[in-house]
Amino acid sequence: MSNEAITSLMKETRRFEPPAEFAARARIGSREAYDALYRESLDDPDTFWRREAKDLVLRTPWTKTVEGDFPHVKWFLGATLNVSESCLDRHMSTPTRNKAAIVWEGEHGETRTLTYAQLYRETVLFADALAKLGVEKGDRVAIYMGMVPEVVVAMLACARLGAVHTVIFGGFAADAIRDRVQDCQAKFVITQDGGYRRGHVLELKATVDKALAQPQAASVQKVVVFCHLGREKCPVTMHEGRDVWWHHVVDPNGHARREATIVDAEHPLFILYTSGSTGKPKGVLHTTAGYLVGTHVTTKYGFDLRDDDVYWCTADVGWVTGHSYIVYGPLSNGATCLLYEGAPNFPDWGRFWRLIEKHGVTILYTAPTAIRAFMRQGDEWPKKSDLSSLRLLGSVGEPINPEAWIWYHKNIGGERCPIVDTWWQTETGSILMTTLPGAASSKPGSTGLPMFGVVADVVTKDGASVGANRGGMLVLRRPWPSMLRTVWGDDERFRKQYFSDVEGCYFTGDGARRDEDGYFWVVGRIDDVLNVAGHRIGTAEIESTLVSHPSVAEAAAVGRPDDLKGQALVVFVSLRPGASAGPELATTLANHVGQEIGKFARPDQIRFADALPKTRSGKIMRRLLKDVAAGRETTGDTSTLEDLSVLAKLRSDEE
Ligand code: 6R9
Repeated sequence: MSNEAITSLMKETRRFEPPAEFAARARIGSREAYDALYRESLDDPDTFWRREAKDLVLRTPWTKTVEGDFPHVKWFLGATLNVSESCLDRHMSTPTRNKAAIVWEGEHGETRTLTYAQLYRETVLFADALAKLGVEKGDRVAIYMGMVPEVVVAMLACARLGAVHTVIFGGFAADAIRDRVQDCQAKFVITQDGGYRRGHVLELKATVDKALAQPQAASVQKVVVFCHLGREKCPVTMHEGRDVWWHHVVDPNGHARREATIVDAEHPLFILYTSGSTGKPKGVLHTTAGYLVGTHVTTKYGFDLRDDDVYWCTADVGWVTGHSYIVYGPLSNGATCLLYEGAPNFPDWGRFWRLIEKHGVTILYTAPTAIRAFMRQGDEWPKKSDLSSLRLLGSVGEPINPEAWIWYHKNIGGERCPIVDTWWQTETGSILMTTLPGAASSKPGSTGLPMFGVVADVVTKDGASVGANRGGMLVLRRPWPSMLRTVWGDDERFRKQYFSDVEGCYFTGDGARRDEDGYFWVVGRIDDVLNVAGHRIGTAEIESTLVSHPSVAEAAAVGRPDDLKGQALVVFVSLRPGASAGPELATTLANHVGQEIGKFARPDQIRFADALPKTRSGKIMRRLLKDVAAGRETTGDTSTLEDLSVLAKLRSDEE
């Protein structure tokens, strides 16, 4: 990686003030209020965190707020707790007890609601069943399920026993399960017979069988299978002695009396595997108190959560967004969460908007990739539904292209809902930067200001701040409560990956710039940053410029080795309906980029594609596109690719 500054080109000047009506009722309703809280969080972290954590259940309070510095930091030392008590037990003595915790809708439209009392009961009964099967404090339990309420029950039940869950996204194949199980030596797997995705049955249990048939997965002793689809739709083979049905081990009429296992603040809560820029996935480890406090506080303020909200985070629980903002953050705040099993476009592109109308969703938290997909389908779809219940929108996962932001604001938010663009990572555990609603104006494409306790900076390789409006490496200068504690089983990789690039800082892997108002603009991963004829160009900027053209739905920019320029800029674009691919449009688009950014940024090649290759969490896989652009075979790992045929198609389209 080079220490040169990244030329940050985007010049987005539109600003959106927090709507007065929203600000008037917001938890943090002005810039001054944010500034004061932010200052306090840095100057007097103990007072700040003690006050903000007051709703959480701690069996004993902490004696020391933070100990140590990067890379090894401990938070809230001396506290003892169990996360499930903050998410469930604490609501049993308040009116929240009878409030909906989870409103679930299956892909075929059936619904189920679990109140907090019911979720508590299910969790305690299941924790009891797991304990009887032999799950003990510290054991690793792999969870491979779809989006059903029981996946939340399974996570909370593990937490209740002090067992460490590792949720494996239901779209991963058998080998990915095998690798994860092996890496953390999981003793138990919790799965379900199958789930629905775009009208098809995903055979989850059969995939687990395939994974566990391999010798590397020998650590697994028991598999608990939740019956979701039933024998007719999804027959499964139960392995004698290893597999048990959930409904056989849980007695629905039993007494829900399993006490929570009280653990120390730094007891491991979960491991979540995430892909690095190279090599095998890293097992990011999060611990108990810091993670709970981080997700609790950011959910409350980041989404301005109120008692009557119906909150919908569209992520899968298999990703960190699902962990933090479907499970731990919202439940510890007593929120009503919508959980939707299926695909956004099943049976058609109106599904999300009907879900919002039907369940009266007030807060929608989704990803730019979804927004662009909806945008591509046209404005008619959202228009068919009444979206007036919405009051706040969120975005996460990638830089949001300003045009997608504007579309979201106008067509989904009816120009009245603030948009929170939340920047964070699997490793950070909770949102670290955001456009706090009600407190500060939004600039489309900017992820706003740091959250409480967060000191972010844009620096050169020597750790020097680059100053306003200069590009550089995005780093965090101070430890924050919900940061990862290590990479499971590989502390060396942890140190090297995050703390060796910039002395004294956590390096995020992202490039960014900070503008004159202190707003952060994340350019994308540094490894996605190109150097074209000496100019460092963020792929996100090229892409946003292309998406701002009326013909373009999605774009991905990559570098191709070039003798003259070092790298040539190749862009892959998929078009909106009505636009036709061809040399004429290619020239128009290249000119468009040339005009918007500068001649040097004019793409060298524009390739039209029906679809772009994406990870299952919706991130464009630029690494694969780089190989396609360079005419190379892909040597890297493609296990996270959503649809391999997209890649094959791109190759067959090669001239
Ligand atoms: C939560 C999540 C982390 C990477 C991160 C960055 C990108 C996430 C973003 C964003 C710009 C945002 N990213 N949110 N970039 N604006 N609001 O997505 O975690 O899957 O670990 O990805 O995603 O590049 O470094 P994870």
